Amino acid sequence: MLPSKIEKARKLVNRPLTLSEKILYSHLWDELPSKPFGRGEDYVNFGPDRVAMQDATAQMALLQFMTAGRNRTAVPSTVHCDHLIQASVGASADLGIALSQNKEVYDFLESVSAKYGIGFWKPGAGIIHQVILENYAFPGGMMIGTDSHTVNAGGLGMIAIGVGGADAMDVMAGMAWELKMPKLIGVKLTGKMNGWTSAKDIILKVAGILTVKGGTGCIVEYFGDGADSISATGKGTICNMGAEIGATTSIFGYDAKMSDYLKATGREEIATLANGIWADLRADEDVYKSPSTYFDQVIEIDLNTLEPYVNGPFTPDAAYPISEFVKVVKEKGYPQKLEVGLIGSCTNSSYEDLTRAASIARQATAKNLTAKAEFVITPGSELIRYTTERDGLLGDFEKIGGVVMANACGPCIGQWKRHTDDPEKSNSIITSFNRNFAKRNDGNPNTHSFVASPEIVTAYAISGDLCFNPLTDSLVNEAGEKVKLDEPKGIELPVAGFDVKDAGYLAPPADGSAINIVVKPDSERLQLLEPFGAWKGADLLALPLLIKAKGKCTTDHISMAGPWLRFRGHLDNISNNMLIGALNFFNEKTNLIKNQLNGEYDTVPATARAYKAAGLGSIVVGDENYGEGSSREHAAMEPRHLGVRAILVKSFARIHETNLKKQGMLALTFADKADYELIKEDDRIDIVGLTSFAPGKLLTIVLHHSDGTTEQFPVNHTYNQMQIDWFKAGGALNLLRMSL
Ligand code: MIC
Ligand code: SF4
Repeated sequence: MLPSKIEKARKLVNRPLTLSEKILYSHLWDELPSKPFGRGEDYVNFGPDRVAMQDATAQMALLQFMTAGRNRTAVPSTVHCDHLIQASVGASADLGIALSQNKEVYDFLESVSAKYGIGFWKPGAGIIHQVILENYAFPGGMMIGTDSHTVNAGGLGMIAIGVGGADAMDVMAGMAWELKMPKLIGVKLTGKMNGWTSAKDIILKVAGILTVKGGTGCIVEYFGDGADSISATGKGTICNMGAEIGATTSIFGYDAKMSDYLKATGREEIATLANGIWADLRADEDVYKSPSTYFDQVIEIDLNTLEPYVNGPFTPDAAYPISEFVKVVKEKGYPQKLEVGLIGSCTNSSYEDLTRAASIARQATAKNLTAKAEFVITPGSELIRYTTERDGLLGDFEKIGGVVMANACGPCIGQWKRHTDDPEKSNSIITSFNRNFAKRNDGNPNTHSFVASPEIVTAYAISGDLCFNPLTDSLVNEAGEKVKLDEPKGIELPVAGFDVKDAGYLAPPADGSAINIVVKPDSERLQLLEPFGAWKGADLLALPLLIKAKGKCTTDHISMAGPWLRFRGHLDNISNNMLIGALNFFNEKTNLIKNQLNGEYDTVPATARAYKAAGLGSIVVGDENYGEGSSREHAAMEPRHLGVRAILVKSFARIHETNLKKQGMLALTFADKADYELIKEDDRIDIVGLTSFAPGKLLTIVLHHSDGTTEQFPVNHTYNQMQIDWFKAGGALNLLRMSL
């Protein structure tokens, strides 16, 4: 089936194909078109093979799905309980607390899953992307997931894309999933990594080259002899962090490493099938020979000379080769003492990662060293935890003072009870995770969070010092002797095989129709959704400016995670975190904006509620790459719920822009970015041209300044006709309900 589809696509496009194109064209929802799709131009309908959701986004996705009127999901789907477990003292105590604190939400997710035929991975089973890689990802497939790091599955040659819950709902409801045909970036890897360098360093370097928005609208396809030398899980790490450069997804061609991993994780038949169509699961040879003919941009990295990297703080694209890092720490005055090193997460939890890190920990013990910083380990899945415990790796970490937390996101998403006496203290931590936005890990705006590979993090945790370079420097041990750490040694796949007692999976019953879903009306954690109102058919006039956000405004700024994760199923309650992390352009403060109705300064959510109560819509203005980061659609639903009508920015991150459209919001960009400067604190703003809202046609913004003057300028949008219909209906879900 796949080979014949690829053959037809090759005829249509009339040239050799990249791997990304092969998978995209073989997952078209409709028949092949009469001419090839324009990359970066045409919207395309796809039919993904699966859907995955994690607990913090699944609640909203499933609340929406419940209104779609289906008995079962149209494609295989799974829910993973990983984001709601707080890391505090250690795995078993923390899991016990999470089970009781989140009982209502877990029960809801479990019963909805059972009712609609969705596989349910219980709390403690592991982090969504690790579990997907171990169980469901397959070469040549296509999946979507309600989490930006769904892209992790590219490590097994799959096109896997992060989306908002409304997109997941469409696919589960048996509809097509729409995406603008991505552009393609080729990354050619030559040579072989050695010493301290690992797969993580490739993506840390790529992040430095492309920056947090360089991958927007693109699929990053890796190839070259260097690619084939990287383990499947190492490939997963690279694809995972492709989310940090805004890439739609990243992918590697099928190779022996993927085949080995499939076999080691009990999927020999898939490996055999894939081996049979090997050439179809890679780009055509000519693409590898002259990549610049086929990719929109090509980057080349020589793995022989690649150094370990340390990226941060506050943004994942501040990339420094380790040989320069010490200088940077000193010059920029980052806190030199390292307080905590954290390894694991969905990005770096493989057997190879943990063996490499454990080899450093073992040396430390042998050389009479213990970790000077706190050292925290979050395994990615129960399969990994069980196997690494059996093989003594977790013991190696514990011997130097490491604490093993539950198989869950934990500190990566701010679910971390950090043991500190001063929550505002300036300090440094280093993780093997992927994101390091301000406040993300522990809520402290002054925590300088750096990202590196697990083995580098382990070495830093042992030294407790950011100005230590493990490749060149020595440490002084308990006996006062100078000792040096040797380079890490890893084992790709467990020699004795993977093992697990209870993986934590609950299959849905064959018939779940009798299951009754209860949502208590007074629940503070779950709330059934009320449809949003439709567009009234006229231009939007005199909208007060809610906030003009300055600089980085990620989804962590728009809808913070950590303590707020508990309200992910309750739209009204979670709306109380709306934009509380965004910096107000006019006073450079967070969560303090002017209420135009009374001239007083108040929080963003309170001001938005005041406008809403007065029957006024409002407008949010933002900077570049607005909505960068996560897939959480709460960042779009909260403004919708609190009466914001439009988000006007210099540029958007892909998932967030789509989420806004789905919820019936206007996502607009300045035609001339300099017009951002024209917006004043007291402005009332008109959005003109909506009665003839059409694809490709500019809208107009009119500013009414408080001194009585007005200014106007054009704004762009990327709405196609269907998305305009969503806007008119007040949201995609309203349109779906109408069609039922
Ligand atoms: C993240 O890493 O930011 C998250 C938490 O996994 C999010 C999803 C969410 O906000 O629930 C993501 O990356 O999409
Ligand atoms: Fe969880 Fe962190 Fe991975 Fe997001 S990036 S899925 S929060 S471990």
